[in-house]
Amino acid sequence: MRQPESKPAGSAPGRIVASHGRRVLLEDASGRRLPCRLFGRDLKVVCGDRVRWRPADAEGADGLVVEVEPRRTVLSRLNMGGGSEPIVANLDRLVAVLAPAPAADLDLCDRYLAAAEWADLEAAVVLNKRDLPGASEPVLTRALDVYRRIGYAVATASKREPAGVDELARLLSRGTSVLVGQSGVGKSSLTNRLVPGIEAAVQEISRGTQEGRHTTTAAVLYLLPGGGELIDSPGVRDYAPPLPAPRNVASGFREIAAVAADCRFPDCHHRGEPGCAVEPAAAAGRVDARRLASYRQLLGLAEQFAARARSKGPPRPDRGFRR
Ligand SMILES: Nc1nc2c(ncn2[C@@H]2O[C@H](COP(=O)(O)OP(=O)(O)OP(=O)(O)O)[C@@H](O)[C@H]2O)c(=O)[nH]1
Ligand SMILES: [Mg+2]
Ligand SMILES: [Zn+2]
Repeated sequence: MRQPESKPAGSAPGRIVASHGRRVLLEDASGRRLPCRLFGRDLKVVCGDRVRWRPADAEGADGLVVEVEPRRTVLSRLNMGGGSEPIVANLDRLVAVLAPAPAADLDLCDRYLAAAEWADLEAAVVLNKRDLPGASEPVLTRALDVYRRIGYAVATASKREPAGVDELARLLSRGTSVLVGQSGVGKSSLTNRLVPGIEAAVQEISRGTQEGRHTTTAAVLYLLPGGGELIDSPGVRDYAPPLPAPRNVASGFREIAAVAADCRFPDCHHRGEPGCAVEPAAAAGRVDARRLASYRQLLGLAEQFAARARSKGPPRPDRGFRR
Protein backbone atom coordinates (compact mmCIF):
# COMPACT_ATOMS: atom_id res chain seq x y z
CA MET A 1 0.00 0.00 0.00
CA ARG A 2 1.18 3.45 -0.89
CA GLN A 3 1.97 5.81 1.97
CA PRO A 4 -0.36 8.84 2.04
CA GLU A 5 2.57 11.28 2.28
CA SER A 6 4.04 10.01 -1.01
CA LYS A 7 0.82 10.94 -2.89
CA PRO A 8 0.93 14.28 -4.69
CA ALA A 9 -1.64 16.77 -3.41
CA GLY A 10 -4.31 18.54 -5.48
CA SER A 11 -5.80 15.52 -7.24
CA ALA A 12 -9.08 15.40 -9.19
CA PRO A 13 -11.48 12.51 -9.94
CA GLY A 14 -11.18 10.63 -13.23
CA ARG A 15 -12.14 7.41 -14.95
CA ILE A 16 -9.82 4.97 -16.70
CA VAL A 17 -11.29 4.39 -20.17
CA ALA A 18 -8.36 2.34 -21.50
CA SER A 19 -5.28 0.84 -19.89
CA HIS A 20 -2.04 -0.22 -21.58
CA GLY A 21 0.16 -1.15 -18.66
CA ARG A 22 1.66 2.05 -17.24
CA ARG A 23 0.03 4.20 -19.94
CA VAL A 24 -3.69 4.85 -19.59
CA LEU A 25 -6.40 6.95 -21.18
CA LEU A 26 -8.31 8.89 -18.56
CA GLU A 27 -11.63 10.70 -18.82
CA ASP A 28 -11.76 13.77 -16.59
CA ALA A 29 -14.85 15.26 -14.92
CA SER A 30 -15.65 17.36 -18.01
CA GLY A 31 -15.52 14.34 -20.34
CA ARG A 32 -12.12 15.08 -21.93
CA ARG A 33 -9.94 12.04 -22.61
CA LEU A 34 -6.27 12.50 -21.71
CA PRO A 35 -3.23 10.24 -21.95
CA CYS A 36 -1.87 9.69 -18.45
CA ARG A 37 0.74 7.66 -16.65
CA LEU A 38 0.58 5.83 -13.39
CA PHE A 39 2.37 7.34 -10.42
CA GLY A 40 4.53 4.87 -8.50
CA ARG A 41 5.34 1.27 -9.23
CA ASP A 42 2.65 -0.57 -7.29
CA LEU A 43 -0.35 1.33 -8.65
CA LYS A 44 -2.38 -0.94 -10.97
CA VAL A 45 -5.54 0.06 -12.80
CA VAL A 46 -7.96 -1.54 -15.25
CA CYS A 47 -10.51 -0.11 -17.64
CA GLY A 48 -13.48 1.27 -15.71
CA ASP A 49 -11.51 2.17 -12.59
CA ARG A 50 -12.38 5.41 -10.83
CA VAL A 51 -9.19 7.16 -9.88
CA ARG A 52 -7.62 10.39 -8.56
CA TRP A 53 -5.19 12.13 -10.90
CA ARG A 54 -3.34 15.39 -11.24
CA PRO A 55 -2.14 17.32 -14.27
CA ALA A 56 1.53 16.76 -15.02
CA ASP A 57 3.80 16.96 -18.00
CA ALA A 58 5.32 13.50 -17.80
CA GLU A 59 6.84 11.66 -20.77
CA GLY A 60 4.26 12.83 -23.26
CA ALA A 61 1.34 12.30 -20.87
CA ASP A 62 -1.02 15.03 -19.65
CA GLY A 63 -1.43 13.70 -16.16
CA LEU A 64 -0.46 11.27 -13.46
CA VAL A 65 -2.89 8.84 -11.87
CA VAL A 66 -2.13 8.85 -8.15
CA GLU A 67 -4.78 6.60 -6.57
CA VAL A 68 -7.48 4.02 -7.41
CA GLU A 69 -10.88 4.30 -5.71
CA PRO A 70 -12.33 1.08 -4.24
CA ARG A 71 -13.99 -1.00 -6.99
CA ARG A 72 -17.78 -1.41 -6.83
CA THR A 73 -17.60 -4.57 -8.94
CA VAL A 74 -14.81 -6.30 -10.82
CA LEU A 75 -14.60 -8.96 -13.51
CA SER A 76 -11.45 -11.03 -13.04
CA ARG A 77 -9.81 -13.99 -14.65
CA LEU A 78 -7.96 -16.92 -13.18
CA ASN A 79 -4.37 -16.76 -14.35
CA MET A 80 -2.14 -19.79 -14.87
CA GLY A 81 -0.47 -19.23 -11.52
CA GLY A 82 -3.85 -19.69 -9.82
CA GLY A 83 -4.20 -16.00 -9.01
CA SER A 84 -7.06 -13.64 -9.69
CA GLU A 85 -6.37 -10.93 -12.26
CA PRO A 86 -8.82 -8.02 -12.68
CA ILE A 87 -9.94 -7.35 -16.27
CA VAL A 88 -12.47 -4.51 -15.95
CA ALA A 89 -13.92 -2.67 -12.96
CA ASN A 90 -17.12 -0.94 -11.90
CA LEU A 91 -19.38 -2.68 -14.35
CA ASP A 92 -23.00 -3.78 -14.09
CA ARG A 93 -23.38 -6.26 -16.90
CA LEU A 94 -21.40 -8.91 -18.76
CA VAL A 95 -22.41 -9.61 -22.34
CA ALA A 96 -21.06 -12.88 -23.71
CA VAL A 97 -20.80 -12.64 -27.50
CA LEU A 98 -21.08 -15.79 -29.59
CA ALA A 99 -20.99 -16.32 -33.35
CA PRO A 100 -21.33 -19.25 -35.72
CA ALA A 101 -17.77 -18.47 -36.85
CA PRO A 102 -15.36 -18.82 -35.15
CA ALA A 103 -17.29 -21.87 -33.93
CA ALA A 104 -19.23 -20.99 -30.79
CA ASP A 105 -17.53 -22.19 -27.61
CA LEU A 106 -20.56 -22.71 -25.36
CA ASP A 107 -18.51 -23.96 -22.40
CA LEU A 108 -16.54 -20.73 -22.51
CA CYS A 109 -19.85 -18.86 -22.51
CA ASP A 110 -20.94 -20.82 -19.40
CA ARG A 111 -17.70 -19.90 -17.63
CA TYR A 112 -18.31 -16.21 -18.37
CA LEU A 113 -21.88 -16.48 -17.09
CA ALA A 114 -20.63 -18.16 -13.91
CA ALA A 115 -18.09 -15.35 -13.51
CA ALA A 116 -20.95 -12.85 -13.76
CA GLU A 117 -22.93 -14.69 -11.06
CA TRP A 118 -19.93 -14.69 -8.69
CA ALA A 119 -19.08 -11.04 -9.41
CA ASP A 120 -22.71 -9.96 -8.87
CA LEU A 121 -23.17 -8.77 -12.43
CA GLU A 122 -26.18 -8.99 -14.70
CA ALA A 123 -25.45 -11.14 -17.72
CA ALA A 124 -26.68 -11.46 -21.28
CA VAL A 125 -25.80 -13.51 -24.35
CA VAL A 126 -25.58 -12.13 -27.88
CA LEU A 127 -25.44 -14.28 -30.99
CA ASN A 128 -23.65 -12.14 -33.56
CA LYS A 129 -23.22 -12.83 -37.29
CA ARG A 130 -26.72 -14.23 -37.51
CA ASP A 131 -26.45 -13.64 -41.29
CA LEU A 132 -24.19 -16.71 -41.50
CA PRO A 133 -25.90 -20.04 -42.25
CA GLY A 134 -24.36 -21.67 -39.15
CA ALA A 135 -26.43 -19.32 -36.96
CA SER A 136 -29.42 -21.64 -37.18
CA GLU A 137 -27.52 -24.84 -36.29
CA PRO A 138 -29.54 -26.83 -33.71
CA VAL A 139 -26.78 -26.84 -31.03
CA LEU A 140 -26.66 -23.06 -31.11
CA THR A 141 -30.44 -22.57 -31.21
CA ARG A 142 -30.83 -25.02 -28.36
CA ALA A 143 -28.15 -23.34 -26.24
CA LEU A 144 -29.75 -19.92 -26.73
CA ASP A 145 -33.15 -21.36 -25.75
CA VAL A 146 -31.61 -22.75 -22.57
CA TYR A 147 -29.98 -19.40 -21.69
CA ARG A 148 -33.31 -17.64 -22.25
CA ARG A 149 -35.22 -20.18 -20.19
CA ILE A 150 -32.91 -19.82 -17.20
CA GLY A 151 -33.38 -16.07 -17.26
CA TYR A 152 -30.54 -14.51 -19.22
CA ALA A 153 -31.34 -11.82 -21.78
CA VAL A 154 -30.55 -13.15 -25.25
CA ALA A 155 -30.22 -11.00 -28.36
CA THR A 156 -29.08 -11.60 -31.92
CA ALA A 157 -27.27 -9.21 -34.26
CA SER A 158 -25.63 -8.97 -37.63
CA LYS A 159 -23.62 -6.27 -39.32
CA ARG A 160 -25.54 -7.06 -42.49
CA GLU A 161 -28.74 -5.64 -41.00
CA PRO A 162 -28.33 -1.90 -40.45
CA ALA A 163 -31.23 -1.50 -38.02
CA GLY A 164 -30.64 -4.64 -36.00
CA VAL A 165 -28.82 -3.28 -32.97
CA ASP A 166 -31.81 -1.49 -31.39
CA GLU A 167 -32.64 -4.43 -29.15
CA LEU A 168 -29.05 -4.57 -27.98
CA ALA A 169 -28.84 -0.79 -27.46
CA ARG A 170 -31.92 -1.02 -25.21
CA LEU A 171 -30.36 -3.83 -23.22
CA LEU A 172 -27.19 -1.78 -22.68
CA SER A 173 -28.84 1.59 -21.98
CA ARG A 174 -28.43 1.36 -18.20
CA GLY A 175 -25.12 1.03 -16.38
CA THR A 176 -21.80 -0.23 -17.67
CA SER A 177 -21.57 -3.34 -19.84
CA VAL A 178 -18.60 -5.30 -21.12
CA LEU A 179 -18.54 -7.36 -24.32
CA VAL A 180 -16.55 -10.56 -23.82
CA GLY A 181 -15.90 -13.66 -25.92
CA GLN A 182 -13.62 -15.39 -28.37
CA SER A 183 -11.48 -13.37 -30.72
CA GLY A 184 -13.25 -12.69 -34.01
CA VAL A 185 -16.88 -13.06 -32.90
CA GLY A 186 -17.44 -9.38 -33.73
CA LYS A 187 -17.27 -7.49 -30.43
CA SER A 188 -15.55 -4.48 -31.98
CA SER A 189 -17.85 -4.57 -35.02
CA LEU A 190 -20.83 -4.44 -32.65
CA THR A 191 -19.19 -1.65 -30.66
CA ASN A 192 -18.69 0.38 -33.84
CA ARG A 193 -22.37 0.10 -34.67
CA LEU A 194 -23.54 0.89 -31.14
CA VAL A 195 -21.23 3.91 -30.78
CA PRO A 196 -21.27 5.75 -34.12
CA GLY A 197 -18.22 7.86 -34.86
CA ILE A 198 -15.62 5.67 -33.20
CA GLU A 199 -13.42 3.30 -35.09
CA ALA A 200 -12.65 0.35 -32.88
CA ALA A 201 -10.22 -1.67 -34.98
CA VAL A 202 -11.91 -4.65 -36.57
CA GLN A 203 -9.76 -7.64 -37.39
CA GLU A 204 -9.92 -8.88 -40.94
CA ILE A 205 -9.09 -12.56 -40.90
CA SER A 206 -6.52 -13.21 -43.61
CA ARG A 207 -7.56 -16.44 -45.23
CA GLY A 208 -4.10 -17.84 -45.94
CA THR A 209 -2.71 -17.77 -42.43
CA GLN A 210 -5.87 -17.47 -40.30
CA GLU A 211 -3.94 -14.76 -38.47
CA GLY A 212 -6.18 -12.01 -37.16
CA ARG A 213 -5.15 -8.41 -37.76
CA HIS A 214 -6.37 -5.44 -35.73
CA THR A 215 -7.50 -7.69 -32.99
CA THR A 216 -8.42 -5.64 -29.93
CA THR A 217 -5.48 -5.45 -27.52
CA ALA A 218 -6.94 -3.49 -24.61
CA ALA A 219 -10.38 -2.93 -23.10
CA VAL A 220 -11.83 0.48 -24.06
CA LEU A 221 -14.86 2.18 -22.51
CA TYR A 222 -17.28 4.17 -24.68
CA LEU A 223 -20.42 6.18 -23.89
CA LEU A 224 -23.49 4.90 -25.71
CA PRO A 225 -25.60 7.57 -27.41
CA GLY A 226 -28.84 6.14 -25.97
CA GLY A 227 -27.45 5.89 -22.42
CA GLY A 228 -25.15 3.43 -20.71
CA GLU A 229 -21.46 2.71 -21.12
CA LEU A 230 -19.94 -0.05 -23.22
CA ILE A 231 -16.54 -1.68 -22.81
CA ASP A 232 -15.12 -3.51 -25.84
CA SER A 233 -12.60 -6.06 -24.58
CA PRO A 234 -9.88 -8.15 -26.26
CA GLY A 235 -10.96 -11.60 -27.43
CA VAL A 236 -9.77 -14.72 -25.65
CA ARG A 237 -8.90 -18.30 -26.55
CA ASP A 238 -9.81 -19.54 -23.13
CA TYR A 239 -11.14 -18.05 -19.94
CA ALA A 240 -11.82 -19.25 -16.41
CA PRO A 241 -13.08 -17.15 -13.52
CA PRO A 242 -11.40 -17.18 -10.11
CA LEU A 243 -13.13 -20.13 -8.44
CA PRO A 244 -15.00 -20.36 -5.16
CA ALA A 245 -14.71 -23.40 -2.87
CA PRO A 246 -16.00 -26.55 -4.63
CA ARG A 247 -19.29 -26.60 -2.69
CA ASN A 248 -20.08 -23.08 -3.96
CA VAL A 249 -19.38 -23.68 -7.64
CA ALA A 250 -23.06 -24.47 -8.32
CA SER A 251 -23.97 -20.88 -7.43
CA GLY A 252 -22.44 -19.94 -10.80
CA PHE A 253 -25.13 -22.01 -12.56
CA ARG A 254 -28.45 -20.53 -11.50
CA GLU A 255 -30.72 -23.34 -12.73
CA ILE A 256 -28.53 -25.94 -10.99
CA ALA A 257 -28.41 -23.90 -7.78
CA ALA A 258 -32.24 -23.67 -7.87
CA VAL A 259 -32.68 -27.45 -8.11
CA ALA A 260 -29.86 -28.14 -5.62
CA ALA A 261 -32.05 -26.85 -2.80
CA ASP A 262 -33.76 -30.28 -2.94
CA CYS A 263 -30.59 -32.40 -2.72
CA ARG A 264 -30.44 -34.64 0.37
CA PHE A 265 -27.04 -33.35 1.48
CA PRO A 266 -26.44 -29.61 1.78
CA ASP A 267 -22.84 -30.06 0.53
CA CYS A 268 -23.93 -32.22 -2.46
CA HIS A 269 -21.61 -31.75 -5.45
CA HIS A 270 -24.23 -33.09 -7.90
CA ARG A 271 -21.98 -35.84 -9.19
CA GLY A 272 -23.88 -38.99 -8.43
CA GLU A 273 -24.39 -38.60 -4.66
CA PRO A 274 -27.43 -40.37 -3.18
CA GLY A 275 -30.49 -38.13 -3.04
CA CYS A 276 -29.08 -35.62 -5.53
CA ALA A 277 -31.91 -33.62 -7.13
CA VAL A 278 -29.83 -32.32 -10.02
CA GLU A 279 -29.23 -35.65 -11.74
CA PRO A 280 -32.97 -36.48 -12.06
CA ALA A 281 -33.67 -32.90 -13.17
CA ALA A 282 -31.11 -33.36 -15.96
CA ALA A 283 -32.61 -36.73 -16.90
CA ALA A 284 -36.03 -35.07 -17.11
CA GLY A 285 -34.64 -32.25 -19.26
CA ARG A 286 -35.23 -29.55 -16.63
CA VAL A 287 -31.48 -28.99 -16.33
CA ASP A 288 -29.60 -28.94 -19.62
CA ALA A 289 -27.09 -31.80 -19.86
CA ARG A 290 -24.48 -29.57 -21.53
CA ARG A 291 -24.73 -26.99 -18.74
CA LEU A 292 -24.41 -29.74 -16.14
CA ALA A 293 -21.23 -30.93 -17.88
CA SER A 294 -19.92 -27.34 -17.84
CA TYR A 295 -20.65 -27.12 -14.12
CA ARG A 296 -18.78 -30.38 -13.50
CA GLN A 297 -15.78 -29.13 -15.45
CA LEU A 298 -15.55 -26.01 -13.27
CA LEU A 299 -16.15 -28.12 -10.16
CA GLY A 300 -13.20 -30.31 -11.16
CA LEU A 301 -11.02 -27.25 -11.62
CA ALA A 302 -12.11 -25.83 -8.26
CA GLU A 303 -11.26 -29.16 -6.58
CA GLN A 304 -7.87 -29.19 -8.23
CA PHE A 305 -7.13 -25.70 -6.89
CA ALA A 306 -8.47 -26.53 -3.45
CA ALA A 307 -6.27 -29.66 -3.28
CA ARG A 308 -3.16 -27.74 -4.33
CA ALA A 309 -3.90 -25.00 -1.84
CA ARG A 310 -4.17 -27.66 0.92
CA SER A 311 -0.89 -29.28 -0.05
CA LYS A 312 0.63 -25.80 -0.42
CA GLY A 313 2.06 -26.82 -3.78
CA PRO A 314 2.23 -24.34 -6.63
CA PRO A 315 -1.44 -23.87 -7.68
CA ARG A 316 -1.10 -24.59 -11.39
CA PRO A 317 -3.68 -26.32 -13.56
CA ASP A 318 -2.01 -29.11 -15.55
CA ARG A 319 -2.91 -27.72 -18.94
CA GLY A 320 -5.39 -25.00 -19.87
CA PHE A 321 -8.70 -24.81 -18.09
CA ARG A 322 -10.46 -27.67 -19.85
CA ARG A 323 -10.32 -31.15 -18.47
N1 LIG B 1 -20.75 -12.14 -41.58
C1 LIG B 1 -20.53 -11.34 -40.55
N2 LIG B 1 -19.26 -11.00 -40.23
C2 LIG B 1 -19.07 -10.18 -39.18
C3 LIG B 1 -20.15 -9.68 -38.39
N3 LIG B 1 -19.64 -8.91 -37.41
C4 LIG B 1 -18.29 -8.93 -37.57
N4 LIG B 1 -17.93 -9.69 -38.62
C5 LIG B 1 -16.55 -9.96 -39.10
O1 LIG B 1 -15.87 -10.74 -38.12
C6 LIG B 1 -14.47 -10.40 -38.08
C7 LIG B 1 -14.04 -10.10 -36.67
O2 LIG B 1 -14.72 -8.94 -36.19
P1 LIG B 1 -14.21 -8.10 -34.92
O3 LIG B 1 -15.28 -7.09 -34.65
O4 LIG B 1 -12.85 -7.58 -35.09
O5 LIG B 1 -14.18 -9.24 -33.79
P2 LIG B 1 -13.74 -9.07 -32.26
O6 LIG B 1 -14.65 -9.94 -31.47
O7 LIG B 1 -13.67 -7.64 -31.87
O8 LIG B 1 -12.27 -9.70 -32.27
P3 LIG B 1 -11.08 -9.44 -31.18
O9 LIG B 1 -10.86 -7.99 -31.09
O10 LIG B 1 -9.92 -10.20 -31.72
O11 LIG B 1 -11.60 -10.05 -29.90
C8 LIG B 1 -14.33 -9.22 -39.05
O12 LIG B 1 -13.83 -9.72 -40.28
C9 LIG B 1 -15.74 -8.68 -39.21
O13 LIG B 1 -15.95 -8.04 -40.45
C10 LIG B 1 -21.49 -10.06 -38.78
O14 LIG B 1 -22.50 -9.69 -38.16
N5 LIG B 1 -21.62 -10.89 -39.85
MG1 LIG C 1 -12.14 -6.50 -31.14
ZN1 LIG D 1 -27.03 -32.66 -5.75
